[in-house]
Amino acid sequence: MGCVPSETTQDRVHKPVQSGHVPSGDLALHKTATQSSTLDANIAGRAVDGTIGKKIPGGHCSHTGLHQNQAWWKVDLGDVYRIQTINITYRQAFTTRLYGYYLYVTNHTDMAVDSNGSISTHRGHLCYHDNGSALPNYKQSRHCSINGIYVIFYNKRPVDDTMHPAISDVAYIELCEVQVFGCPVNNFGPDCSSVCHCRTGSCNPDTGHCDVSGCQIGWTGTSCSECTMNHFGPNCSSVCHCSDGGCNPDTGHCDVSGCQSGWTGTSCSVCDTNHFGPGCAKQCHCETEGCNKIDGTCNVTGCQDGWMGKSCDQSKLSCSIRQSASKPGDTGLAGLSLDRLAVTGADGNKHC
Ligand SMILES: [Ca+2]
Repeated sequence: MGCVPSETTQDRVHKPVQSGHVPSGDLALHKTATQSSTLDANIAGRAVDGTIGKKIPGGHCSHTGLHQNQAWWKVDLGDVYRIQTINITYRQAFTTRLYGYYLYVTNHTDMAVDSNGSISTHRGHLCYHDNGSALPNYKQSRHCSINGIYVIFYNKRPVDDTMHPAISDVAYIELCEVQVFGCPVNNFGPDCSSVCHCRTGSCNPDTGHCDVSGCQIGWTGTSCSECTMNHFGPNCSSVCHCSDGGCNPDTGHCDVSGCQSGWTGTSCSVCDTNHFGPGCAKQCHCETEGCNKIDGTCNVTGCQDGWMGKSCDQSKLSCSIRQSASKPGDTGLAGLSLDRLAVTGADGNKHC
């Protein structure tokens, strides 16, 4: 017997699941199954044919060859899934052959049987090893919460632990059905239709809780499937600009307040190049086009001729008129340049 493997020796990488195609249910159903040897017509695929069965003559169970001291069976799920539970129905009344089995999940194609006759575990995850003092039930349900493409069933004789006297002396695998339940990686919920957004790693397919870390930027909630208060949109990647901080997570609309200064419109879009302030109602008056969207200060140079103030929003003409009006008896502006009516502020601009 050689390697467990097949197809290529390259590891597969996770492919994002396309919208609208979210497999759930029995992930192993009608997938490609192989085994170390086959007795008669009892091919590996009979263990994923959707008919559970209990007996070999029914035509719905797999059976490896005779006179072997080790045997394996493998199903290729076709993509990386976050597996959660594996249900096994073995040939009923033949649990002396089921005794001692190993159940693995891996996403590597080169998981191999080593020189001692044991399957190598350094590139696979051992979900379960049967080594109890009693014969196992022919129906097994094993929790195995891990990402993987392949589910591998393995057995050998003699077993390392020979405490049980009634086990078979030859390694057989006779699987009537193997059912694998879980979700595509980063999907969760009863029908796997919810998506988690964990910062690293994936999430539990039942609860959506991240395995390792917290949420990606823009996401929050116990399953990282809700936009944070100031983010919205399909990927929670758009930032809200409402004056109260929050917005509708789908539309970005400010449900309670208006937009922050520098933003306008139903989804609070940024002001255009030449406007700033609340509702983008004020016009920039800088020498160089554009200004700070919030306070109108010039990004590069000072105010245009005729304008002054920190935000270049004060007309020198109106300034001079105000100053004139504030001085009873003043006869007017004759002989004064507009610049002489203003003082230079800390921002370098003229002020009334
Ligand atoms: Ca079957």
